[in-house]
Amino acid sequence: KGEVGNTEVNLMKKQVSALQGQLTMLQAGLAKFQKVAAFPSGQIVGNKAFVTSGYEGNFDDLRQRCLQAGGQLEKKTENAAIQQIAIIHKKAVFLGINDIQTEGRFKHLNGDDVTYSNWQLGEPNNDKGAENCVEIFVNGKWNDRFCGENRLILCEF
Ligand code: 289
Ligand code: CA
Repeated sequence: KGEVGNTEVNLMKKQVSALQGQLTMLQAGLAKFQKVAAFPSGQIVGNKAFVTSGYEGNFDDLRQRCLQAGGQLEKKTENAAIQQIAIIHKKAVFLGINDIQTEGRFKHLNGDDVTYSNWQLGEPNNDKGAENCVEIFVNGKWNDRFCGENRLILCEF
């Protein structure tokens, strides 16, 4: 019985070792896939991927398209990464932030208050009393803007 037990243990050791090899291969494959997926339209920050398809739409349109794709508008602003996408496409991007609920109190879409901000000098100014969304320019600075404007989509996965 002892010998049979040893055989089973040895078999399991071999299986674990084979699985470890497969896991290493999968990890390397995933790391490579992330780089490929991020080139040239995305940025990886830790385990988050910020990606644009190049589509431009209004805030609600972008939010719906991101959700449909299994992503979301960015939850916590990774300014440098998002700025890179604006630079690559030479276009402003809508952040996942607005002050629709209470004027002047900007929140992320999950309801969290905005703690980090990078407003352009003089912003937010709620121009014409109609600016509740936030765009980030190629220079990385933020401007509050009418949510009905069309901006570049940016999804976080
Ligand atoms: O409709 C107003 C916008 O085009 C922008 O105009 C000026 O650049 C500034 O007043 C901005 O704050 C404003 O969002
Ligand atoms: Ca403004």
